[in-house]
Amino acid sequence: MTDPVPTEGSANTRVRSDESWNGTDAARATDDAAARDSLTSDVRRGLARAQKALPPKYFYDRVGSELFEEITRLPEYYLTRAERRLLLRWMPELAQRYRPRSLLELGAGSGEKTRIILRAMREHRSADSYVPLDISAEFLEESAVRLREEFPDLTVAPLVADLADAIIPPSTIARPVLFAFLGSTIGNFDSGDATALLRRVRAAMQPGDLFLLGADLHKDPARIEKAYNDPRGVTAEFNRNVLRVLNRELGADFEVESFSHRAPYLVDERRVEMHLVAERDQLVTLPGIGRIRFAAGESIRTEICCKYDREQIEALLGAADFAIERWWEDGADPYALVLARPVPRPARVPRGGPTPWPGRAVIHRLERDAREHLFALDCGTAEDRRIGAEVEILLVDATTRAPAPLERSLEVVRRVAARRSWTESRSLKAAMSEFRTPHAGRITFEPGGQLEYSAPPSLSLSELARDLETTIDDLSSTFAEDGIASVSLGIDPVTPVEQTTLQLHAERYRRMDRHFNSIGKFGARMMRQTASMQICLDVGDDPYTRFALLERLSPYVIAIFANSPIYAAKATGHMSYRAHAWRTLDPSRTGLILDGADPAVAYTRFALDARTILTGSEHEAARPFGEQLAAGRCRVGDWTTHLTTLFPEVRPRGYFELRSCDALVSEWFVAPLAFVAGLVYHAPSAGAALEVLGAPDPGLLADAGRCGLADPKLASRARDLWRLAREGCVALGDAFVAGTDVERMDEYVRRFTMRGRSPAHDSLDSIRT
Ligand code: AVJ
Repeated sequence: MTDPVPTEGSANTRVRSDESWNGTDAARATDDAAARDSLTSDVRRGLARAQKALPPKYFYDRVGSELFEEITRLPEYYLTRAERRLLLRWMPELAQRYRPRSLLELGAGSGEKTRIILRAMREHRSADSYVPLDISAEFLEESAVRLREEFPDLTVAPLVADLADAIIPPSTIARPVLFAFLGSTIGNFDSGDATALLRRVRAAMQPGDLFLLGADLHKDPARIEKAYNDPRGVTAEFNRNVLRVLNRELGADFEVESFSHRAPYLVDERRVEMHLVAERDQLVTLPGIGRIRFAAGESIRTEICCKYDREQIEALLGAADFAIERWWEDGADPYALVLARPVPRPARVPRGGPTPWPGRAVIHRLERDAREHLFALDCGTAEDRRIGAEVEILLVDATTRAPAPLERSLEVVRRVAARRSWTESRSLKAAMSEFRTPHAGRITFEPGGQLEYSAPPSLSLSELARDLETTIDDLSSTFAEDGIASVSLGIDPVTPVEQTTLQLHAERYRRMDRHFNSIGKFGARMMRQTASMQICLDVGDDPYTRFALLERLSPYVIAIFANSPIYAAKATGHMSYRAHAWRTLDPSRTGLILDGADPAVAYTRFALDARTILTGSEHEAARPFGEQLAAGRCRVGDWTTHLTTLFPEVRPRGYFELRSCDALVSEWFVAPLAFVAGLVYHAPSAGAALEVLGAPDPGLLADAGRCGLADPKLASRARDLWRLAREGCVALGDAFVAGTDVERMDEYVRRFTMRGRSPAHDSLDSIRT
């Protein structure tokens, strides 16, 4: 049996250092029946026209693709060489100046130009992922395999799609993205279709992304005509090949050799038209379509190849909301390589009428994206057991207990950075400094001045725990020297939100703050005053079951590790007031998905229903993303950004991020890691845990946050789960969890869970005495 997913290749791309959680994708086999249906209807429609016509995309089966490769090597066919010269000459400059991290190529060619582009990107440390988009899954997979060999660090994520569909880039793609449409394939579309296509490209883009277009220019008609009428007849064979495709795919009976090739350049229309001319009368049977008569001399138009001048290209791009950034031209054979950037389109006025919603086809593509990229279905194996974590701490003045000003904290982090050779850079998202540790950990600041350490994923839980502990302890003691206390609780227990400010002013946080404030006070509390510990896990070979397990565990993680009962110096009545803040800030984007049959479908629905924060007008009330998309007030390209504004308890993003745990002091970091990994990564424990947990209970999340382990059923299940987690940890072996860490976990259980307590009780005790 052949595996459509080349596992070695994916394995290669998976274990990359930073941000390596976004690793793995592969083409899915196309739906053959659906492909045949659209071929049949395209052919039926094309042959019913007065000028019979066929869409050129059907040239490119294996033989057709090979014939086209041969065309590109013909001395007469100047297009490919002209474009190649331009790419070699200008790509280095483009890569250096704009530093795209991903390449999305419309219609994946032989790979030669792709290599030129990727090599230039890699020169500037920027080739993260490559997304070839093509209708042929087979072709895509082959070129993906070859590219993965030359670029082992590159994530190759082929997208099987028709250029006529909405373009939905993988939601985990690294930005900025360079979209490329090369080879003058744009010339196959008349100006209406070309504009529509460019608009689909534009809709997939975000600010900062770029579009690279290759287009053949008008020139000496004789030169053009030669390129499409080579003396060896390769182009003629290529042309006739489309009939062979119909004979094979539809069972048609075209007499291929009795059609001859014609390709005149129509100077007034500035296009080559390729035709197949019937040499004599004939009757062709096309099963599923009928019988079609061809009179002698009658032709089928198989392709148009438009030639442009600069004004035309400017007009086409302008109509699709692009502005030309650079124009590079090859003088020897007039040909243009155009770099364009997306420009905003004036906001549309919302119209009345029924609430719009995206069509079935778009939703279907978003669901497919969720399956392939968020849940990474079919990409993982049972052996994938990386664990990562992000821990936050609250920074307050040691005497006044007021939030520490960011400038002060930043100075302290710089001192630690100098000592530990961390490098400082500017975070685009936060418009603030961030730091990288030599082993790809990241230190960033949150909007209220909280500090976050994101540790790189590790194959050893103990190694991860040591990394988290030493980093946080080192930071905390250095903060202490400067009179800043690091508070490891889920929420600031002293300062009311009214006395805090937003300390990061990036557009992202400003807009979030405004959005949440329109709902209530909890958004501001969450952004400025909470701290949590997030645990990241591989999706494994059965992502849906793992997702269901993590979602059902989420209330238990909240209750067992609850550590935020006090706010504004008063008991809140919640064991985890942080969990309460998250649940309340905007229910359209938080909570549990509670699976359903297909979590990818459920998650897509959840994301479509969530109101937009970062896209659309800042001054109107936020509406669900689905509505905004259907109304043309945002674009599919905004989807990726939108996904980053969703905060469910378990967030799928090519790996799973469990967001339910309150911040804890460093000595207990190991406990939630071992609880979750022991249950999730040891199959027998995972199975038994699902049984203990039973059917999902939508009310449990709120109960767990409010009462912690006070509910006897929750407490007894928590103890059962700890037992299974412990078995899991032991079974996973010493290399995964060291014996001393199992002991630390036991200590946590004895001290807290066994007594029906969590760290929240210690806080409550301390204000009562
Ligand atoms: C691949 C569409 C750019 O229009 O020049 C080559 C196809 N047709 N010879 C082109 C083609 C005939 C080619 N494109």
